[in-house]
Amino acid sequence: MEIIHLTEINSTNDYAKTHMAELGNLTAIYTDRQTSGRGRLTRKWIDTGDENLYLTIVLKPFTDLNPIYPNFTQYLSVVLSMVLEEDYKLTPQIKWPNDVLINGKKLAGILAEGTTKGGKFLGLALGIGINLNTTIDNLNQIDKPATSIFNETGEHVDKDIFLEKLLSKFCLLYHEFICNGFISVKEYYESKAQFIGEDISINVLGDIHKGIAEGITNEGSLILKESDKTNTYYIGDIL
Ligand code: BT5
Repeated sequence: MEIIHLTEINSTNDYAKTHMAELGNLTAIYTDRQTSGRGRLTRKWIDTGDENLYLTIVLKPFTDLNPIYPNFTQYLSVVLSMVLEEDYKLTPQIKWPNDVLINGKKLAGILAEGTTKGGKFLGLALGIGINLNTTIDNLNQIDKPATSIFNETGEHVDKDIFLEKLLSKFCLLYHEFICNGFISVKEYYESKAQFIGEDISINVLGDIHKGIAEGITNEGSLILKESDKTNTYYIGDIL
């Protein structure tokens, strides 16, 4: 993987999208400070200091839009969870579709954005923000429950070592994921999806649906048993 390190940028996803044509497949861009980090829709990703990770991976595995593109965020949530579990002895949870939580609080958020030019697909910017060393004071400034590895373990996390572990794991499982899609990580994903079997509400583009989360399809969609029938949702947020 080629790695680009920036000291400050508005958003690593914006950087990747702007330079998509000249960036190669599997280029990782990370920055120490991110001044306008974005979440999904109009939401923001808060910069909580330069000891945390703001990273975008440029992916160009196919020359066209491909059905597995929506699963890249889930793939990255699995890769991160494995690193947290194996190397940091934490117990991660995945909140569909791709938030990574520890003890019910958000540790990382993921945002994938495709770039096209003149109708041609150029590549995917797969962005992730991970709170490595955020202190409790900064966590309390976030509008929803949030945590960091430091907050959970009391131990400082070396950003470079963490990045290396994350990118190594990403590459290790990548080929199988590209060949087989979400099913290659489905079992692990489900083992971390503590919402399965629970009564949940989801927001799908402003519509609220309530039901029991029955599981995840082979394509990564949520199966929700609502009062009258069972539906599957491929986008949305668990509330
Ligand atoms: C996400 O959106 O969680 C995707 C965040 C992706 C951020 C990365 S950083 C590198 C790359 N460059 C970018 O510009 N973005 C990507 P969403 O599911 O919409 O959640 C956003 C919500 O997460 C906010 O509304 C807050 O409630 C919460 N939040 C914001 N900053 C946070 C933080 N540092 N830690 C935990 N939660 C946070």
